[in-house]
Amino acid sequence: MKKIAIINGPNLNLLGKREPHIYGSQTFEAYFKQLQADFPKLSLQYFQSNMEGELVTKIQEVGFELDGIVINAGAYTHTSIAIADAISAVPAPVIEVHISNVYARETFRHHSYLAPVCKGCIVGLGLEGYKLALMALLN
Ligand code: CA2
Repeated sequence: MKKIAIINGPNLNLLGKREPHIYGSQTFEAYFKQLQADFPKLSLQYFQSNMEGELVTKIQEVGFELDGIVINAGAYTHTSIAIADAISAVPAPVIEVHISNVYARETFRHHSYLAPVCKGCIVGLGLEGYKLALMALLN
């Protein structure tokens, strides 16, 4: 059974509670239960943190053990060389997901430090992006 970690960064604990016009109205906890039901052949784990160092530590922790990582690093996507370095350092394939279409938003969201070190990126398809990322890692 493949083991995959989903890692969410800052403010994504507010999903389903604020700004539903941008991020939808479902909490990630509810969506995660749906993912577990949709992918019975995957062992999924979920981690969210608002702290950059905790995200780096989690990538190091799971990146040598598991078969893949799906990451939405939130705003750290656009700022964090430390998270990019952690992704580069681990053997697990990493897929970057963004719920909103970052290219249709402010220009500071157009650059990702993570994209060049990820296997692929899924942007702007809502929470469905996480499901598509899991499908990609499953194959
Ligand atoms: O579209 C995405 O998934 C983002 O990673 C979300 C980040 C943003 O900084 C990135 O540019 C794009 C922001 C996450 C904030 O999440 C919230 C969720 C609900 C309510 C308020 C914020």
